[in-house]
Amino acid sequence: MHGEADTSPSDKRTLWFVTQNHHKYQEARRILNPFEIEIRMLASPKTEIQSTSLGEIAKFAAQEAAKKHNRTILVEDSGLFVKVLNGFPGPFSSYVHATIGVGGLLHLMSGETGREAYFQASLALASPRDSSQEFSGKVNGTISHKPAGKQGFGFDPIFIPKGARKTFAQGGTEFKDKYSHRAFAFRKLALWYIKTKI
Ligand code: ITT
Repeated sequence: MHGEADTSPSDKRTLWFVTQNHHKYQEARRILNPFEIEIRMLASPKTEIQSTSLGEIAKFAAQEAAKKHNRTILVEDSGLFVKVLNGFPGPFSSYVHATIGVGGLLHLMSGETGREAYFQASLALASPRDSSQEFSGKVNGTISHKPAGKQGFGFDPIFIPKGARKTFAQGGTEFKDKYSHRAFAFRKLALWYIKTKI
């Protein structure tokens, strides 16, 4: 196995989060910490199938990695869905951020008064024995007219969650964890996990 952030001996109750995104991993850790669920990062390559469903993308990758590593594996697929762009970039958010970035997305929306958008996160938890569970989280909000704030990652500088007056990047970790799609999804996972004790 390669790429894990922490290489201490495996614990059957440890969740291995397959991701190359340290921000996602840190957010997940913060959310799971009060539930005393241990999570470790496994920065191993994974297959991202072509699909418009975040859940399907996450599930395929989690099942494949669970078999490959013979462990219980967690994969999260997330994206930003902009209403006036018919849901773009959605499942392509990572690629769009890496190519045209925040500036490019704002450019596509220039002159648009409708700024509604949402973030969604789909989590898939898979065991090597083929069973899997899915959890999702969503946060509605608006896209700002210009980037603001330096914290977080991805599209955080332009997303203002509903009910708030600042972007995720302005708000910091407590603010992000109060509103974010990822926080909702990971809390659902935690409640299920501590009840089920797989
Ligand atoms: P892994 O696949 O390795 O987990 P990734 O960043 O490529 O990392 P995704 O394929 O799920 O993950 O892409 C999601 C993209 O959506 C991410 O790269 C950001 O650009 C954006 N995104 C998702 N959640 C976000 C958040 O909480 N804040 C800002 N941008 C976010």
